[in-house]
Amino acid sequence: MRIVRAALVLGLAGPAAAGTVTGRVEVLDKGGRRLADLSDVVVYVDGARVRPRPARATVTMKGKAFTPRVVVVGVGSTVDFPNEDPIFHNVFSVSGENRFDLDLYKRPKSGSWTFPRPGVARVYCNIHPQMSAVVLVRDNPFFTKASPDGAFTLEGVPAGRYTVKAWHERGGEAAAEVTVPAEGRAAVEMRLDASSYKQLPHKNKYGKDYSTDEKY
Ligand SMILES: [Cu+2]
Repeated sequence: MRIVRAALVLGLAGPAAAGTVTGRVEVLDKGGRRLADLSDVVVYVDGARVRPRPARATVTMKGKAFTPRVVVVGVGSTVDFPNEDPIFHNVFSVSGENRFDLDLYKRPKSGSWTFPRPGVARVYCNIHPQMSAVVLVRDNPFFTKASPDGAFTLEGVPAGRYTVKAWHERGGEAAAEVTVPAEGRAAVEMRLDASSYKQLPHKNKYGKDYSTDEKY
């Protein structure tokens, strides 16, 4: 009992031995340059057997754009999509088990979706093909977005061996093996390559090309 209390005073983890995964990511961009703002890189621990607690996130539609463009949530979490434009948008995704369709609404209405499965949900508007966002849905709570300089910290990871992954919309995925200690830190560095990324047009919610005479 006394030992447990001492551990809590020192700010260490509770009953389960857990450590911190920390590190840095970088993204190689076109022309051999490094991407300057890395805040849309998602970093997560793969294979940790801990359920995430469902949470709520917001992706706002304004000026025919989704903000933020990338969010990461635990499975069972709900994302709100308020429309702050005076025009209609139609948020949808056709990404596997996370597919959804919120239909048409405009300011001041909002729609929401609860994501039931882990995975990458690519989110679009059925009217404006230039609008796109990504909701990453994870099956454990050890995920974060990198800070603009690429640094990240994942705390409270149960001790063990894992694969840590970094994901970026244009840079794909990178992975690193890490052994998380019972206390203290494990450091990883990951590099993503977005230098050969090519943006391809996507289909609308019916699987058809967008009409070229957009009037909205
Ligand atoms: Cu739209």
